[in-house]
Amino acid sequence: MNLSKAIYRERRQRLMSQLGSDNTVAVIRSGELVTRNNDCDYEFRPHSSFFYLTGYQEPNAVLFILPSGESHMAVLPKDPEREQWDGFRHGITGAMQTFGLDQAAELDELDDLALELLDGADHIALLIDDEQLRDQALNWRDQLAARARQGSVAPKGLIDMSDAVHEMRLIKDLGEIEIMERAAQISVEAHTQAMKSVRPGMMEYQLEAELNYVFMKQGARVPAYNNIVASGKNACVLHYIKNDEKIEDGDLILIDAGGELGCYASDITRTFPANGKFSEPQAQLYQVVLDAYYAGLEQMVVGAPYDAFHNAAVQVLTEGLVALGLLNGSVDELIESKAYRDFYMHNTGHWLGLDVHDCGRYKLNGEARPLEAGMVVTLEPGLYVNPDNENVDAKWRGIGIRIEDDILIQENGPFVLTHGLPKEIHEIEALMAAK
Ligand SMILES: [Mn+2]
Repeated sequence: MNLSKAIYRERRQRLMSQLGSDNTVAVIRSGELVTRNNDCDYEFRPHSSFFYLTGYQEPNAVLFILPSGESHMAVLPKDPEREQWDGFRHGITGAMQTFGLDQAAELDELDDLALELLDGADHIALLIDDEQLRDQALNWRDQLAARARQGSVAPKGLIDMSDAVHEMRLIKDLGEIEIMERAAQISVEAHTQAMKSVRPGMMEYQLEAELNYVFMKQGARVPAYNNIVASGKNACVLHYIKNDEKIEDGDLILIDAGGELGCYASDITRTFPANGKFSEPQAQLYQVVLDAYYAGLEQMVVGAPYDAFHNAAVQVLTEGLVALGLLNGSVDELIESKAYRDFYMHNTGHWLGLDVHDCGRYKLNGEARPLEAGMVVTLEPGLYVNPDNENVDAKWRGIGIRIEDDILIQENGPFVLTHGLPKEIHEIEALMAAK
């Protein structure tokens, strides 16, 4: 599921040209294994920006990119004994051949490699949030400064390359889009399977198992984030991941889950009735959220400001809350006073890519930035009526609804990467009746 090594090489060159200095060296690392408990580690997953620049997926690697784009990397060496226990390593030759690096060295030689490559550089560019690398880079700088009389020239300091990398990652190329649509379609299949297999009386985690089964079977070995399988009032807890309660007849179930494929995330939410049929209040609120979804989608066009789809969704949600009697007053004033936030307390989307909440600025010069072709954004309006909300009729209490798709911004209009998954009430009921 990797892209060609020429693409990674081009990204490294582009990054260096964007840093706009002819003598800066960039450093970035893949990250380390994290312990789960005792001697058990979580499965390794490389840092997204490192992966974006290399395609390399082994831990402990440190990549140096010279101003020309020439790339050197310190990697775990081949080690037959370790590989017998922990599995294959590319080693030095493999790293160079498979990932198009110009030079590779054993991790043991990291300090020597760093001192050689950073000697004479103006600045060291890194992701400023990487505290460990920041300390290491300052240490290399100090070591070079201490060798001034031997002719070494220490870099002046560190610069943050986060913005440059993040802006590159924000616009997806064709290879990335292909992987993202595949990830999206695996998640569509997983949600379809969940809708078909739910029965009142099941536990939430039993429904979650249906999702994980499809993710893994289709090659998305892990979910892109913790699955949310929330029945009944649990849907009002935005990041509910306990998933350990019994699904009751009459509940709505909100599932927010997406598989990760080739390190790319997908992110889908659907809300459907446990017994296959929406009750009248459930259907009424659901239709408001669905109308808000369509109003938002219309704004997901090249050139529209980033906040337009959120504002359009808020408008429709607030109108719906007034029409159904959950809010009283003028729609404009309820939006102005943010009264709708009792029922809709999150934003209507976020960037999506290697990270589920992907990188990239939402504002430029203090203003919502215009949408551009190649951006991928989620569209996820919702309504949540707190079970303890005494201000609304009891029939609404504890209903939580969200509808979320992954949208590719294109010149000719938005493309729903997660297409093919029902969201109309009659479509959902038909799919569930056919089970
Ligand atoms: Mn989302």
